[in-house]
Amino acid sequence: MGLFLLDYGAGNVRSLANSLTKLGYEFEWIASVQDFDKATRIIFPGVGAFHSAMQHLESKGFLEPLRRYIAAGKPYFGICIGMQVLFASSTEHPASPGLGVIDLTIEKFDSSEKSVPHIGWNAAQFIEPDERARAPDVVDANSSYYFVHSFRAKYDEKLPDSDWVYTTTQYGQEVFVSSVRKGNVFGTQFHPEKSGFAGLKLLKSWLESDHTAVSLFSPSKRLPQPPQSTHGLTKRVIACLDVRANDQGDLVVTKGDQYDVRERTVQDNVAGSVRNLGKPVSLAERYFTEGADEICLLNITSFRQSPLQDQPMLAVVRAAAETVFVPLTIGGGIKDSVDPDGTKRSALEVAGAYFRAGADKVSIGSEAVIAVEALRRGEDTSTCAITTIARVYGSQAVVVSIDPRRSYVDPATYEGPYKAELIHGKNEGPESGKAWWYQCTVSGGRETRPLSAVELARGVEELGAGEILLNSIDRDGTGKGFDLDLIRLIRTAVHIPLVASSGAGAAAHFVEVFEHTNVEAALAAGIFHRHEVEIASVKKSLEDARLNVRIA
Ligand code: 1PR
Repeated sequence: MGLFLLDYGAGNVRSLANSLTKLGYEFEWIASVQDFDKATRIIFPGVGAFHSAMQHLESKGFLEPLRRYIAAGKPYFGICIGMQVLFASSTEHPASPGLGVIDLTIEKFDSSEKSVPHIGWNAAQFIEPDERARAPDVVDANSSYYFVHSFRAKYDEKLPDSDWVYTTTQYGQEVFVSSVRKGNVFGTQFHPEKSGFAGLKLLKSWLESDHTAVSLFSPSKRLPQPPQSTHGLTKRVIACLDVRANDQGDLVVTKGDQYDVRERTVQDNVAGSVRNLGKPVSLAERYFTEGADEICLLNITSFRQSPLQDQPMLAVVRAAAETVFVPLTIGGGIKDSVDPDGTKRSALEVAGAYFRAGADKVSIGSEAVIAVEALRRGEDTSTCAITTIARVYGSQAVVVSIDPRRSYVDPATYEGPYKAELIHGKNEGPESGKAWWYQCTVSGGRETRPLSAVELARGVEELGAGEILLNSIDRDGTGKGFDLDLIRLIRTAVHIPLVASSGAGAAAHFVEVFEHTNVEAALAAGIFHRHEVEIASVKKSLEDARLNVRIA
């Protein structure tokens, strides 16, 4: 089979390559215009920004060959941006027209009633009840697929080219086109390469389907798809791996209590060796097979002693991406840095290396605080890590990890800037009678900064971040449950998706956080590493509580 992949240079294309290898297919990358003639199937796994994708196709001279390839009736499968480029245009960049194969426009989701980007697992519904009878099946309406995007084609059966619509999906109260299919062309807004076993099955079905039979398929009537009362987006359960070198220099998964990752000797409470809870790649694989919706790898000692390309975390990501087919977020050290030989590396370059290795999102911690402080001082932040990475890879690829700590004050006398953010909760011991605000820290909690978590969250949203990973130093490793006060505060401050983190000690804590706050995802580390609670039992508890979850 002359299977070719089109890489436009941005985003994680490695995962698709890994999926195909796992399925036993051989493929080549399109490197020249002549490859379009050799190809008998093309997959374009675009991630990121519409404009960057179109610009890349144009600058490489691939635009016309791709148009000709599609017009010749040869099988094309576009994923995410690879589907969107088929459309006439996108409001993401109106000056950059698409291929125009489908005469519809891509627009941004309405964020007035929901978080944008749309991130997570959602269902795909066939547009015609008898669709399956007419064409070889590719999408499975009973499976969930992984979406990550801010722009979408809104579904309306009266649109001129609505006969392209294969499936629709509902997010909030909007119904949008989640896949298109006509003749030789197929496209999905979701990422099959990140959709676990359901995604692998879809890829296999497309690769094995007889496209000449599909070309006979020309649906005649489109049905209206009025929004249902609830959408199909599931609550995500994320496993987090804090990775660092132990005292022997090996990379291990560790886990702290309130960010202290060293063993404590019982007698004199002296810090011992770094806690070792396993190997990062094998633990990531374990969590994938156990049904984690996403996996987060944080390099918690992210100082650089080797050139970017030799970074041990890059090797971890590459290896993890070969066996993990759900989204991978990589954090720690995503910032401008200098290699030992003096070569400067921008945060964009560092992030790019991780995306190429197989990461889907990068998570930025300390640098985000520095950038928002600069934003508050009125300085130019156009070259900060968040903004530059979001511009090229899309905001959905940029997570900001917040490490707040409670700062206790006497509410009667406090005159500081965060009066409106004070939480008046119950405290015991020396904090009895005090209120608190959430103060930002950098360098894994080692340094506090004069900035509140609310200000940071608002600032990073303005700079272009697509998601917030909200930790709590006070709750980390305690098993007391998520800090609901903190989560509610940040939830009301921003419109981007929020991941609750730190403190999970039981499956019930996941139910509690989803029932009492409107977060999109919840993350845990210690309880999963120590087998105290299994991911399956978390999902079961959520299902029992009538919360929407993906059962892998
Ligand atoms: O500042 O951009 O280099 O990023 C460093 C990253 O490393 C940040 O995301 C920061 O949160 C993380 N980090 C730094 N030091 C530590 C530490 O533990 N000493 N870990 C650390 C953050 C918090 C979560 C943890 C949850 C859930 N760890 O990752 O997994 O609290 O834990 P639990 O379920 O066991 O309670 P930069």
